[in-house]
Amino acid sequence: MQVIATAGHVDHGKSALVRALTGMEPDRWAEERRRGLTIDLGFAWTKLPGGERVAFVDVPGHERFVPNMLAGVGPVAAVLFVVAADGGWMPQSAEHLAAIDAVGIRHGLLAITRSDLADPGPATSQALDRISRTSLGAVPAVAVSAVTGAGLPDLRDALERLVAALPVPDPAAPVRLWVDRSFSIRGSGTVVTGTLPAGTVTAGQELLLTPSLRPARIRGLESMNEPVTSVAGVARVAVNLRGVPAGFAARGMALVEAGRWTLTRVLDVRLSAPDPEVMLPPEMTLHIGSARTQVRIRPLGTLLAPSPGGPIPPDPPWEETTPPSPPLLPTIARLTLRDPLPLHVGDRVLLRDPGSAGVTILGATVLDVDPPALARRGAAAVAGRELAAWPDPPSAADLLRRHGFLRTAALAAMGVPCALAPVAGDWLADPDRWASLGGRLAEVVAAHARRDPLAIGVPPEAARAALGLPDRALVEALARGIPAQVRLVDGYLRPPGPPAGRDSVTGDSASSLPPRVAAAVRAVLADLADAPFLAPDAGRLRELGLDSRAIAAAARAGLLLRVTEQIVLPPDARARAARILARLPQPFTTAEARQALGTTRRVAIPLLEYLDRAGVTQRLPDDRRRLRLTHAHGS
Ligand SMILES: Nc1nc2c(ncn2[C@@H]2O[C@H](COP(=O)(O)OP(=O)(O)O)[C@@H](O)[C@H]2O)c(=O)[nH]1
Ligand SMILES: [Mg+2]
Repeated sequence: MQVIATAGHVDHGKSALVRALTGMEPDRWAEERRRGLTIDLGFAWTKLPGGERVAFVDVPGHERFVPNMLAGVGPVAAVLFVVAADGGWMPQSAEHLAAIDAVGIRHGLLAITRSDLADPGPATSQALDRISRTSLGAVPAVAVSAVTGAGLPDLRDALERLVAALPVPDPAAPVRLWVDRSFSIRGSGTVVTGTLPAGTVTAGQELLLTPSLRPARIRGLESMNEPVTSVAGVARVAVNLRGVPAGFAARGMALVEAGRWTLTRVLDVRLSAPDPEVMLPPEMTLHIGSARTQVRIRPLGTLLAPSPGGPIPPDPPWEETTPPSPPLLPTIARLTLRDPLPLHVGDRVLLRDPGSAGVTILGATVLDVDPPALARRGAAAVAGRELAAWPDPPSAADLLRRHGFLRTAALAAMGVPCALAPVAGDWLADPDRWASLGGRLAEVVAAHARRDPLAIGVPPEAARAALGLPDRALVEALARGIPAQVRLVDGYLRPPGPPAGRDSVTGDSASSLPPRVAAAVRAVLADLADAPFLAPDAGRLRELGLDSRAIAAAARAGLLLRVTEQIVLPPDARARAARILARLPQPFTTAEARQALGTTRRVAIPLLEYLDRAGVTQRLPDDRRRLRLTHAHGS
């Protein structure tokens, strides 16, 4: 099926025409029927001669009810534009057309009604001329009379051709059903209705009701008064909801699929072809679907209007005589919404302001639904220039260039398809940004090591903050990509150090330590040359300036074996001890080991405990030890 909204000035015969086409009464309220005036949206449907079903959303034409009109037109793809032969083009003809143009509706049909009362010719040409200058373009026109029935068969044929030409939406598209009516049925609970533009709703499905994001399960479904288990857009649907108390749901809310929309209060938009005579008010009403909310408008970039004291546009070198007249309105703006709305990048929104100088209506395309804050001076101008160069609709590459990093789920919730693979976890990265970050990480790690050679390394969290990245996982992925410059050792990022197990203070292993520490380590090793297990005592270490940080750094560099905080031995002490202890009768006592190693109890006891932990020796219940087999015969 398809859904078509009416449009046109009050009393031009919209409701009468819908009644004539469908046999249904679009004016639902007693007050509407009593006054002969459509106040709120009406709904009616019929089968066209070819069997295709079409539903009409009949809108009010009176200027007081334009917000209701916009709620009906918001979610539809096609309009039946009505102008009375005896009325001609009128203010709400113009306002409705401006709204249709702003929303960007591209399919339509012109019905010249009440053609039994006047020659339809003048009204037809007048209306076609105006309509042709909008998103509707050239539309077919049919003169009809709801009273005599003249022209109705032609109109049905024209509707059939219109419906056949409408795009068939994707049944797998994300569901966003704007609520245009909500009521309670005794025994069934809350029912909401709306125009489903795309996607599929199914009984039993759980959706979220915006803006509260209250979960609502579909208990039952109807389309055009018939129960269905599943319905794909385009369709009029009535949804019976479980989990929504009576009186909770209202027009302007939407039923959305979880994770497929971004509920946002701030968005960046491109205003479409603003009228150069119109100044942009600081606040307007934003309409999308059946929703409306107040928005504050912040132009991004400078206003180019030649105002006294304002910025003077530079002389364009290519234009000697008449400089091009600068646009009065910025085309890029940041909107701050009073109420959050579920949006996609690429959505069309309408901005309306019934101000003193008449009604201003603008269309806008959503460029970003989660825009970065404009903190720094000049950030607004930079953002304005960047976004002005974006295509409609923007691509994943555009959004990634702006954001640097986005989670796959966030981009999906923006409605932007993406073929890129994540760089780490579920993080997508701008390829250029990612490529440059490896070098910056290497620099951060190298600079840290230069500043503080004794430090254990850069914690990934510190590197994350230094590079302004949103997640530590990105730092680790970067480090893995540059193994020649950064190593992740024991949870710290370090420049590549000496190979493990070095046993001499020579070459570049010492050069990674400050000269003072390297000299002290050389002195310790000299002390240990003849008695490798007679570790220097605390006094000697203090005299050499080897505090626990320096010892830790030397141990990391592979220059010392650190048995405890205060006991250091040559780096090969473990293997040498194993060789010596292997020559003892097994098992051996602590005293025998101390003697064989040529050391004191101060060193022997922690060293043996260290060897136990390292799996070199095994401590027996009687406190004696023996070498573990693999070590007894190995090195
Ligand atoms: N003579 C004549 N009257 C019509 C025709 N269509 C509508 N009307 C009358 O025009 C008035 C306004 O019609 P209505 O459908 O309520 O206009 P709407 O405000 O555009 O919905 C009503 O009194 C209708 O009976 C028509 O084709 N011929
Ligand atoms: Mg009406």
